[in-house]
Amino acid sequence: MMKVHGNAFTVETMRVMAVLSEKDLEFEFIPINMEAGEHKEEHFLVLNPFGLVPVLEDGELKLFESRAITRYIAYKYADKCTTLVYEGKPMARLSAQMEVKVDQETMESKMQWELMPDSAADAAVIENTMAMVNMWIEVEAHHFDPVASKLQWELMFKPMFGMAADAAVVNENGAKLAKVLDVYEARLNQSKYLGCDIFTLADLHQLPALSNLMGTPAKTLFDARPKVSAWVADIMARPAWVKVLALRNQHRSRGSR
Ligand SMILES: N[C@@H](CCC(=O)N[C@@H](CS)C(=O)NCC(=O)O)C(=O)O
Repeated sequence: MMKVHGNAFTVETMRVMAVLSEKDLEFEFIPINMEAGEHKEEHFLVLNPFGLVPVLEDGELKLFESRAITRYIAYKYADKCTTLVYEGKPMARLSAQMEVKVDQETMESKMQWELMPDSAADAAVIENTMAMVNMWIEVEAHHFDPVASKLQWELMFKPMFGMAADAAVVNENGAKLAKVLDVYEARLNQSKYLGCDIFTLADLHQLPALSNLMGTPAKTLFDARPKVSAWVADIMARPAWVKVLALRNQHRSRGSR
């Protein structure tokens, strides 16, 4: 069984849990006590020399970087449950044409599925869609996540630890987030989800930070944009995500932070 070493309160660990939940895969969760600095201890540094959670262990494979882990799982289990990635094969399979071949020597007939797109035009649509999904995956990592992280720290974690938010940092990053959300609003006017018309990793990667920010004053930035707020409501209601939040709450009630 796969093992996830992490902390259920970190967005990166929740991102990995989200993909496992969408794929309905069982995994063993190994909580890392970050307050005690366990992620900087020798036994953890063997798994991730940068001393950061999460880490996925799948047999011999040890992977860190949450988005590399989600991609690994999404591709390895591409055919299981929600697709999450947009690649040539599943689309091609949809347009598969069945061919019956008769072996002249044995007179045996064989049915064969052609795993080819119907036409060059179909192939181009697949390639372009894959490129768009990958672009929006990068947008989350480089435009959304840095400002979302600063806002979560100021508006969620600092108050949790009894510290006051820094108004200047909140204002600066609120303005930056507003710009990112304007881009999302325009994109969601053209496409049902960020990457394409189906839910993919480009949407899933945002869930942990989105869920956190929805419990802070930054929620108003999402609510002010109709397409963005409908998208947030849609993806946060996914049963797989609701399961991840329940799992996190179980850890909270066990006091394992
Ligand atoms: N890019 C990494 C970031 C991992 C990361 O920053 N994890 C945080 C979670 S709070 C961590 O382990 N922080 C501990 C530290 O900075 O020492 C990923 O996506 O997995």
